[in-house]
Amino acid sequence: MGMRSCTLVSTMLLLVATAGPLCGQGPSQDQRMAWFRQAKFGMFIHWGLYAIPAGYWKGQRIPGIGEWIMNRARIPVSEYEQLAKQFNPVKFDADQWVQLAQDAGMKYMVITSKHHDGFALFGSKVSTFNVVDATPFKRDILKELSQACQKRGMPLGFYYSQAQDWHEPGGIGNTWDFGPDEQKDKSGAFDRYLLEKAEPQVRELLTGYGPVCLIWFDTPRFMNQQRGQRFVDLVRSLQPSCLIDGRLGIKGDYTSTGDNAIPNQILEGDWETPATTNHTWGYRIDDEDWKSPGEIIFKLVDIVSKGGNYLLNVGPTAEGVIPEHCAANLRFVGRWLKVYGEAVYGAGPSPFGEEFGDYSTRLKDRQGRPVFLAFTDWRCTTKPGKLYFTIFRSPRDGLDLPAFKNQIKRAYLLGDPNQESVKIDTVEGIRVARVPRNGPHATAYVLVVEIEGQKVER
Ligand code: FHN
Repeated sequence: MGMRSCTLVSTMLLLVATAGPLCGQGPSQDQRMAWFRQAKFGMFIHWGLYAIPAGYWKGQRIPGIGEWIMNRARIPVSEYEQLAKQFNPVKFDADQWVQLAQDAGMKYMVITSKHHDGFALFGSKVSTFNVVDATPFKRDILKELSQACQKRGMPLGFYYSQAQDWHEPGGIGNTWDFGPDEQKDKSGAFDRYLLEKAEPQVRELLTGYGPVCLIWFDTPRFMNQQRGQRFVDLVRSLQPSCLIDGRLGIKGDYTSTGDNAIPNQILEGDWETPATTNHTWGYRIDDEDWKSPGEIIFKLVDIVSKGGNYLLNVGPTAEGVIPEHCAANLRFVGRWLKVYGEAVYGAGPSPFGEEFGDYSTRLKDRQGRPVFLAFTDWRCTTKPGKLYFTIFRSPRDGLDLPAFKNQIKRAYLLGDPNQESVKIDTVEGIRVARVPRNGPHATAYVLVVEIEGQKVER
């Protein structure tokens, strides 16, 4: 690990761990968010019993995302539960997973502690439908992962499906065993489930697994203000620095976009895009359609240049292995970030915006709305006094810089050991950076432009 990333990791851990109560007060929103704004890139892990059927039930292919198989195939609880007896991921190695995240340049990890199927990946006292009590494996996966994360300085967060729980009569979503959801809401069964399973399990997660950097709630069906507030109070009282994502049902600490949804323009405030590396979250044996490293790098820089974080998923197999092709792609991204990470970690959004693209005047989508035509030549991220132009397509005759008033102090390519100046000419009033036609990296490289003043004036 290079000096810079080493310092970044320790700073982030310090931020996660120490943003505790000040003079009896909880941390401010800015204190709570500080590590997240540095991190920018995280690993999401969807893992559970659904990795065993891996998209197939009784010899039939069940289309859709892998972790939804119980719902899509209407599998009764009594049958689905039997999968626990087969769950024995002997190849699971928490250190290896954390190592992969670090090799990929990811700065936090979020794992499914309990997904919609209701199965807990930790030794819960609240429900025996968990990895320690119901499987031959018997090891507390979250404990091992949290220890590996603490040892390696990696912030760890937990996904928790608060409303949907297909295993419980009062949980939302299982209409094939337990009838309509509206009934569970009205009868008090849903509230009982929240009080007797969901809230106590979130308490367990926040008391037994060291510092938790965030809780990632999801699909907030039937989550009204009161129900949501109980979770907020729980999180704030147990770990005041722990972030709450944007899918609790009431306001959290940041916005979660839709799955794989990257906004077209800058989005104000703190936000995160959860995204897949193929077309599923939980492992499917038939999905090998991996996003290429180049695509991942583009999406990461695109997101950062619009002000967000990228939470990129892996779906381990039932044996506990992150598919090698996917892992290799992530390592490629990590090698790129080793050279160009300065343009990503802790970087702010673009001061421009015209580079993102524009609405077509001719093409319409199915709803009749103009189609957004994205430009993908370059993206700009910022730090005080510096602009980072990540160039995905080398221009033939220099990069035309967007118009801004600040004087340019100097320009150079990131990773160039001599920081040799890149010449800036003015051609018909446009400043042109004479970047090489064949840049130093085939996927993308970064031009740093140092400017007078801290911020761009347009
Ligand atoms: O239903 C879930 C899905 O399984 C997956 O966990 C994603 C991740 O963002 N969230 C829900 C759908 O948006």
